[in-house]
Amino acid sequence: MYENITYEVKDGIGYLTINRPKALNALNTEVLKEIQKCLDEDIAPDDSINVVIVTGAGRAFVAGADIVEMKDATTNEGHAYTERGHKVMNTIDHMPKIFIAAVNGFALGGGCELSMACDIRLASEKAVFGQPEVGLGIIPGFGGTQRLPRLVGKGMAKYIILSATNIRADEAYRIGLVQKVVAPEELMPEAEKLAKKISSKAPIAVRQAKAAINAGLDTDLNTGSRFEIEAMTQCFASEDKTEGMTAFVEKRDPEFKNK
Ligand code: CO8
Repeated sequence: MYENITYEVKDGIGYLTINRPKALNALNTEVLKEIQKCLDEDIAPDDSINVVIVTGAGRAFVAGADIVEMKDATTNEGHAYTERGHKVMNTIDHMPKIFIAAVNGFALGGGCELSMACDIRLASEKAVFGQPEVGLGIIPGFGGTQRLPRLVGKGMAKYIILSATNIRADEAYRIGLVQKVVAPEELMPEAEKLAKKISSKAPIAVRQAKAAINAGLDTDLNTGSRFEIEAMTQCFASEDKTEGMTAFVEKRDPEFKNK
């Protein structure tokens, strides 16, 4: 059904794999269209999954937007391409499901941006992160100028973006860009372990926590606090809150119903 990505659901976890290994999974228009379709039609409406693992086929996560396609693009085409990329990244960022990037190799340009649109990044020791765009005469255009400083701070983001310096997984971990680095063969098991752990928690609470964190980082503390109060109120209105607390008191595992 898709030519440049694969999507499957196993044991209640979604697996979205960018699958264009000949071009190191570069995001051309077709790839972006397929990711968007998968997000809108396969993932968003599927109530049976709460967590999706995003990874790349072969030796790269994603080596960026497609330079071959962009090379001769007009100004208008460049604008449309940037809009398309932003829509994909924002769909991931705002969706009430949790996305874990399992970064198996190069995460450059649009690839680094795709990983940053996800909620949590796990990396193989072989992963390389970077925003090489200024060396190509453009800037990070799939959200990198906005999400990288939010994740690692203004100074480090400017260091990486303005000098187009690629960093290895251990450095990405040190600056807080990735949350855990593991051996290559441990990457998917680690991502699955995390996906299962998150999936075992109260889904409404997990969704509300993601939304509250996102909303707070886009606004001032007072407005963010109001958002948190509303999000908490939604949790108190849920059956799963009663179940979670009752299970604690009764010293048993909770059985959440996403209600
Ligand atoms: N676009 C298109 N093709 C690519 C890309 C890419 N980003 N990256 C790799 N490829 C292709 C290569 O051209 C090559 O194809 P072929 O075999 O036909 O020659 C194949 O993948 C394998 O790549 P290499 O032979 O180069 O493999 P190496 O192991 O020697 O090098 C690197 C791996 C270091 C990852 C190298 O491929 C590289 O530097 N790639 C480009 C990385 C880059 O600059 N990425 C940023 C792109 S710009 C971007 O992402 C902007 C996002 C916002 C866009 C806004 C729209 C306007």
